[in-house]
Amino acid sequence: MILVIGHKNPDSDSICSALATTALLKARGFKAKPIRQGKVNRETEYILKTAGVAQPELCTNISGKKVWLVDHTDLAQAADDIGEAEILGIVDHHRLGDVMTINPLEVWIWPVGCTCTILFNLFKIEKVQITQQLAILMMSAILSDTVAFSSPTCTLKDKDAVQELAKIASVENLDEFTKSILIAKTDIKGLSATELVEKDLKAYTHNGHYLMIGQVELASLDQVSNLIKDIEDDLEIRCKKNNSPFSAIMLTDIMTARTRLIYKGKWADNLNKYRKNGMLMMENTLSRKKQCWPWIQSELLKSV
Ligand SMILES: [Mn+2]
Repeated sequence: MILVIGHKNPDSDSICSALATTALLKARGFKAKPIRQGKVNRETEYILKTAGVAQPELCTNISGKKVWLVDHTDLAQAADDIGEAEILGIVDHHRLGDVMTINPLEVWIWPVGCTCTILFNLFKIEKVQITQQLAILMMSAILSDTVAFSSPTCTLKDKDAVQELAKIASVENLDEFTKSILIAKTDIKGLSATELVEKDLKAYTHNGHYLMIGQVELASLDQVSNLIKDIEDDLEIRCKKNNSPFSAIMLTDIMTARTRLIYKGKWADNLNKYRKNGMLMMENTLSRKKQCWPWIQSELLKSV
C-alpha cells in the first residue's frame, strides 16, 4: 500500500492532489490511499462537499510506509517520522526542499500554480480517465492556489487545465464557480487570532533556524483590523515556544493584491526599515512561495 500525503496544516491543493495522485497510482495498478496531516480548512471542506468526496483519513505516522509526497518537499512541512518512510515519488510546485531519499524516485516538480495542474497533465500523458469528481477537485485546487489566476505563480498550463477540467466537471458557469471558491477561501468568520495564524501556517528551516510564515487570504483587510494586536501576541509566544527567531503572517487582500505583513521574533528588526505609518505593506503581493518568502529569506540572510 502506498500512502499519498500532502503537507502539514493542509490546504486544498494538499488534499486534492493527494486524492488525484491516489487515483493515478491506482490506474497504474498500485494499491494507494490518500492521507492528511491535519484538519481540513473551510475552503477544502466546501470543495470536498461540492465534489461529493470524503476527507482523506488523518494519519501522521508514516514510519516504515511507502509514500508519495504531494505539494511539499520541505522536511519542516513533512510528517515528523518521514525519515523512516520510503519516498517513492513526489509531485510538487514549490522550491525544492530538503527531503532525502535512499532509493531513486519519480519526481515531478514543475514551476506552475498548483500541484493539481501537474497531475492533470500526468493523467493526459498516461491517458488515464479523469472522473467528474476528480475534475471538480483538481480545478478547485488550481483556482484556489492561483487565487483565480491572479497569483504570479499562475501559468498558461494552469489556465488550460481549468478550461479542460471545467468541461469534464460539467461546470457551466466558471465565473460563479470561481466566486464560490474565493468566498469559501476568505471566510474567517468567528476565527480567533490563533486560529488565523494557524490557518495556513508553514514552517521552514533556514541556516538551521526554524521559521514560520502563515498567510490569511481576505476579501478586505478590514476583516482582521480588530485582531492585529492578538495576532502579534500569538506570533511572539510562538517564537518563544519554538525557539524561533522569526515568525510572520501575511494578511493578503486578494481583491487588491496587497499584503500586510505582521511579524515578530529577534530577527524582526531587519524588516522595520520597510515600515510606513507603523505597518509593513507589500504592494502587488499575493504569493508566499514566489514573492514573500524569497524576499524575507534575502532580508534575513543579511543578519545571519
Ligand atoms: Mn499547492
